[in-house]
Amino acid sequence: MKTLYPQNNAARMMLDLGGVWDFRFRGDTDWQPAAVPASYNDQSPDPRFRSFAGIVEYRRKITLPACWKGLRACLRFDGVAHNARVLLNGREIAFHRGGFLPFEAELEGFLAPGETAELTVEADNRISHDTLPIGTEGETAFFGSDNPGIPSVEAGKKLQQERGINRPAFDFFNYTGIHRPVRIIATPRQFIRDITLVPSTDGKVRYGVETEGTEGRVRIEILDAEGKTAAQGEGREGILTIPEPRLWEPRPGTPYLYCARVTFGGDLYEQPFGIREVKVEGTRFLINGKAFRFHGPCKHEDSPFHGRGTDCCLNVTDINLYHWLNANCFRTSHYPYAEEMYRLCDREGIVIVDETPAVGMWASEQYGWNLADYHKQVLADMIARDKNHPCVVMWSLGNEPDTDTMPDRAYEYWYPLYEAAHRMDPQDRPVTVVGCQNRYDRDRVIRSMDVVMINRYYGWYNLSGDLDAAKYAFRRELDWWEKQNKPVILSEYGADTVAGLHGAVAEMFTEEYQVAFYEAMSECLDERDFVIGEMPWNFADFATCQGPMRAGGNRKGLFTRDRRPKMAAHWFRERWKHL
Ligand code: GCB
Repeated sequence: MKTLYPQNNAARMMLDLGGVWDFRFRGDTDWQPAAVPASYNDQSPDPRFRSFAGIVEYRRKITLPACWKGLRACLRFDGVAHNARVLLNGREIAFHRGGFLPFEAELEGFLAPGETAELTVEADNRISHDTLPIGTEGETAFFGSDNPGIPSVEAGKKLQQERGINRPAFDFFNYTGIHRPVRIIATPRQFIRDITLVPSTDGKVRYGVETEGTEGRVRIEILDAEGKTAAQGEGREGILTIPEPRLWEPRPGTPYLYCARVTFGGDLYEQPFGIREVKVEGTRFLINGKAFRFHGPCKHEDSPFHGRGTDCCLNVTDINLYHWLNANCFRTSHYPYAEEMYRLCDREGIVIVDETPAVGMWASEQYGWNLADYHKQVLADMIARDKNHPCVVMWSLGNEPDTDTMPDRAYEYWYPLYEAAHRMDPQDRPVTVVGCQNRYDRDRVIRSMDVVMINRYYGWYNLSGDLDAAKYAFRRELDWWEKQNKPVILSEYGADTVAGLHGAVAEMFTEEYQVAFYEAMSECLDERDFVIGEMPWNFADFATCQGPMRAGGNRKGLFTRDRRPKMAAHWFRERWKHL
C-alpha cells in the first residue's frame, strides 16, 4: 500500500493515538490497560502475555475534530503484528496481513467531523507456514532437540499442538500487538498519494507524483538544507536539475539532505531525500563512485518493556552507540523497521540493508515456497515505503532460506523475487538474500545476487571453541568465494557471551572468547579484497523464545540488552576507528 509517512504541515494535520488503550485476550470479558505503541508481551506478569496464541483486542474512543469538515480523514497504522482487523463501532474498516509495514483505513462514510466512535483493533499473533515470519506449526522445536520418535515425547508434543502452540521458526521473541504508532490523518480531499525521487550525483532529480483527484496542478520545489530553493518545476513527473549538488555521504562524510516540497491543489507534502548513487562494480560496492566497506552489527527492534515497540529514545541511543562504535551500517534483521529509524539514519549517515520479514524458510516445501505471491507483495510494500531513503542502499529478500537441499527449486523461488525487486525499485538498488551456513557449493541462489551476504558461525555452532580449526575452515570457504568474483559481506558471525563472565583462558561464553572469536574471523576477512563488509551478530542481546540454547535470550550482543558494552564492543570500536 502506498502511504506517505504522516506529517503535520500547512495543509495536513494528524492526531497521535499513542497512550493507554483497553486490551484483552479474545474470550475474556474484562478489559485491562495496555500501552500503545508497544508490544503487549512484557506489559504484565500474567504468563498469557508471553504464551498466548490467537487474537487480542485493543479498544479506545476516537473523535474527529469538528473543524476537519471538508477534509479527508484516515487512520494510519505504522505496524500491527501480525494480522490486523480494524473496526469502527463494530464495522470492519480495514484488514491487513503482516506486522511490519503500514496501512491506512479511510474514515469517509464511517465517522464524520465532530463525531466520536469506538475503535477496535484485533491483532493476531499466530505465525504459521502462511505468515512472514514463519511459524513451525508445532512440527519442530526451534533450537532444541525434540527427540523425535520417543512415544512419550511425541504424546507431549501432540498435547501442545492441541492447545495451539505458536512456535517461531526464527530466533527472536514473537513480540506482537500494536507496536508502532497509530494516527488519524487529515488531508484535503484531493491529495498527494505518493512521491518518488530518483536523484543522481550530477544534480538531476527525476521525480513522479501520484495524486488522488485530478483538480489542481502539481508543483515541486527542491529546498536545500538551509531552506533555499535549489530547483523547481511543475507536473506529475519530470526531471529537475540542482546546480552544484551536495551529496549524501555515509558518515564520516556529510549526510546532506534536501527536501522536495510538493503541492497539489490545497495539499502539501515535504519529502526529505539525499543525493547519492549506489552501484556494484566487480567486487566493489560504490556509494557516489567511492568504494564502501560495510562495518556495523546487525540489529533487532528489541528492548525491555517495549518489546518491539517503537521507541525514538532507544533509536537515538542506539544510533549514537553506532557512532561510538565507529560503525557505519546495519541490516534491519529480520523485518522492516519502524519508519522513524530510517529517517534518523538518513540524517545521521548510517547505511541500511533493508530486509523483508521472510525468515524461517529453512525446511523445504511447506516452509515458504507456497508464499511467493505474498512475499512479492511484502517486498513491493517495503520498497514503496522506503524507496526515497538515501540510507537504504540495498534490499535483502530475506534471511537464511534453505537453498541447498533442493537448489533448483530454491532458485526458481528466489531469482524471480530478485528480478522483481530490481523492477520495482525506482532507484534500482542492489539486491541480496542473506545465506545461512550451508552447502554453498550446491546452492545457486546466494551467488546469483548482486552482493553475496553469508552468515557463518565457525567457532560457535560448528568447530565450537576451536578457533584454529574455525579459521582454517573459514579460509577454505573464502577460497571458494574468491573464485565466484562477487563482493561478499559476512552478514552474521558471533558468539553468545554472558556479560561479566571472564576467563584467563578464552572459553565459550566468556567475554574473552567473544573478543578472540572476532579477532580470529577478522584475521581471515582482512586477507581478502573481495570481502566488502563485516556485520557482527548482534548489536545487543535480545529476547528469544525459550529453548535449551537460550539462557534469557540470545547473548551474542556486543552490548547487553540495556546497552552496556561488553569487551567486544570496545574491541570493535578500536578496529573500526582504522577502517
Ligand atoms: C542466525 C540467524 C539469527 C540468529 C543467529 C543466532 O543465523 O540469522 O536470526 O539469531 O543465527 O544467534 O543463532
